[in-house]
Amino acid sequence: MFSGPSENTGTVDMVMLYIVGVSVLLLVGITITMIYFVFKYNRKKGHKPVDIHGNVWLEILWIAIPTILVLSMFYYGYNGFVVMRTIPENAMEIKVTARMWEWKFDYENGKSSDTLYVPVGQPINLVMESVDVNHSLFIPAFRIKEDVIAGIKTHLGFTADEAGTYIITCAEYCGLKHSMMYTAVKALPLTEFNNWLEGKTEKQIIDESVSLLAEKLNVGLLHDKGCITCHSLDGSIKQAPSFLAINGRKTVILEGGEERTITVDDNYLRKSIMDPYSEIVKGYPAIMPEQKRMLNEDEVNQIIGILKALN
Ligand SMILES: [Cu+2]
Repeated sequence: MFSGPSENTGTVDMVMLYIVGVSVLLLVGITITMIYFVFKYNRKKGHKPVDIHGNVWLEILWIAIPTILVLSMFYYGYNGFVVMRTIPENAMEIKVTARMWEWKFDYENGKSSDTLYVPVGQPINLVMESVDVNHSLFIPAFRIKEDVIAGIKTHLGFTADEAGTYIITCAEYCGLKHSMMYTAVKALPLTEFNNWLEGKTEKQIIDESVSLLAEKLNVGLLHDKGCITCHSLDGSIKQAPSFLAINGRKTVILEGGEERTITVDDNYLRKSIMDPYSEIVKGYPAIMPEQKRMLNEDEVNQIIGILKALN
């Protein structure tokens, strides 16, 4: 009955049910007794209320019962709290950084992610810090929550017992978009988690494939001639159009002040290299040095070949 995706889930749920249960029992018991007495000892039936003084047993009972009840609530609550606050020796440390308005999780091997990946069954120690305002990391399914503050490291421990995806949110009340700081804990079986941890991020994969491509194509020539100072190889825009997928691209050029749409081919590439000002791509400054006297025929052909292969 008291189980869930983490150890805390069961503990907190049990304490919650115990406290609510005791409260409901007292509420119902007292209310029923009160209504019963209203009818039974009604003045209209001739009853006259009498004060009771000095009943020792009654006084002991009404001090002892509530004290035991409240202390038992404290006992169960404290047990759950200790589980939550005790970080096991073998816990895996993950650094949590909160900022307006996102979470970042850093792993010991240098990997980082905006989703919290954890292996099932492994105790986790989140070491948390904010770079701006106060935040509060809340994982409802695990029943855990802790403030994340600038300049102070706070901790949160948990162990995910069941694989699955659980919501993480920011429970900080004050501020514009804390309520939109949603991300997730993904609890994975150990091997799957290790594959993820050792794997590469999407950006790393793209960066690597671009540099691999560059290597393959002997992009050295583009370096040597200074082309990539203004033309990127990865699609980003510097002072000039990117070389990525340039061959066959439809582009608007200005020719003597007139706009014209052309398709980039061998001829256009050659013309743009040798005589760049004759047809400038719309939206870019006319700053490219003429290559007429700087490249020989062989180099121009090589460059055109490289550009056409950058698709
Ligand atoms: Cu927040």
